[in-house]
Amino acid sequence: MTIAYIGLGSNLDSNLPGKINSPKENILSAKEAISTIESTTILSVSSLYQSKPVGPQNQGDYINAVAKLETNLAATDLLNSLQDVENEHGRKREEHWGARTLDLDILLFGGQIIQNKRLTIPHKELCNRSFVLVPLMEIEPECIIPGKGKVSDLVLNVDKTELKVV
Ligand code: A4P
Ligand code: MG
Repeated sequence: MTIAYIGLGSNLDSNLPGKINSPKENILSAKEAISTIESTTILSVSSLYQSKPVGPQNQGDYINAVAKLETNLAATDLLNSLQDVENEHGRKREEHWGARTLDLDILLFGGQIIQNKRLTIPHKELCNRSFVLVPLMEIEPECIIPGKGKVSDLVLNVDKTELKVV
């Protein structure tokens, strides 16, 4: 069993069959979908946080959360399942750091450092982003980021002024 932390993000409505989901609804629906991934259990989920976009500014505010999972899957198999959930939520891959209906990133996978063609873990931007560090700190205040240090120290270095719980 491996403990993994997933970052969830959305800033676009998704037009699912028969229903338009807001970014907040996309995050809640993603949580349900993740709970059905084989050999994987959700242990906890943070509050939902709203923030201004990092990257291109011609897009709406984001809703973000972090989930703690227990999984028997290998990291790439978990990534495949998370990308299936993104696709089910109408995810289109257009602009890097552009607007998206659903983004599911593997932030941490056990204590592992992984660097291959498909995965960089810990996630490359984790330590720069208040919308990741604050929800991670909320659910795992003692969390250690391999190679980087304690979440409780790292969170002190990021700007939290634009971040609010919704
Ligand atoms: N990939 C590598 N490492 C990972 C990982 N740890 N977890 C690869 C998941 N995927 C990982 O991702 C492209 C490829 O990254 C995947 O195929 C996978 O093999 P993508 O989601 O298709 O595209 P992207 O947008 O180019 O990259 P990414 O990494 O999702 O972007 P970011 O860094 O997550 O930034 N502002 C706010 N306020 N809140 C946000 O959530 N998100 C972004 C997206 C920009 N600004 C934001 C937010
Ligand atoms: Mg992503």
